[in-house]
Amino acid sequence: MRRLTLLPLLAALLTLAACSGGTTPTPAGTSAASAPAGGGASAPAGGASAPAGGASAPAGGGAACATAPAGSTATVNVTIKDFKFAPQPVQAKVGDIVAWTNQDGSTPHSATMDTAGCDTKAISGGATAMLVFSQPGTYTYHCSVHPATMKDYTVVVQ
Ligand SMILES: [Cu+2]
Repeated sequence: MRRLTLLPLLAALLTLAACSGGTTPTPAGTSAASAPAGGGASAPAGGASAPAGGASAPAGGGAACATAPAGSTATVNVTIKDFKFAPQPVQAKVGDIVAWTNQDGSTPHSATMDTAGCDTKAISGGATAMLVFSQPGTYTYHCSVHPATMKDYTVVVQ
């Protein structure tokens, strides 16, 4: 008699266990998968500040660059187009005459050294202005007409 009454109880317990066991395990773990996606994105930003070293351009004796004499022949050419200088950086040697040619229609631009004290002044569209570099260094420059957007360019003189 006892076994007969216990069997339905056992059956009931087993089905309960089976039911509760079946429903609970899955939902918790699923959301974890989305977490790693955000973290990696910001890594490449650091490279941008590199050109800051330009301040090392010749502080000492005399002019490191100057307006090239009239009639000079350019040895390095830089193009100004679409509000950009190219190439960037400009690679030059001591004594080179670097010519900036403005190809931006009627928009004037300049190549103005940040600290070295030489400047093409405004170059009108279609015109060329030249500077001569007499000391090695990294010269940062900008456009004095558009200083907010045309800046942090460099002439590297070796
Ligand atoms: Cu400009």
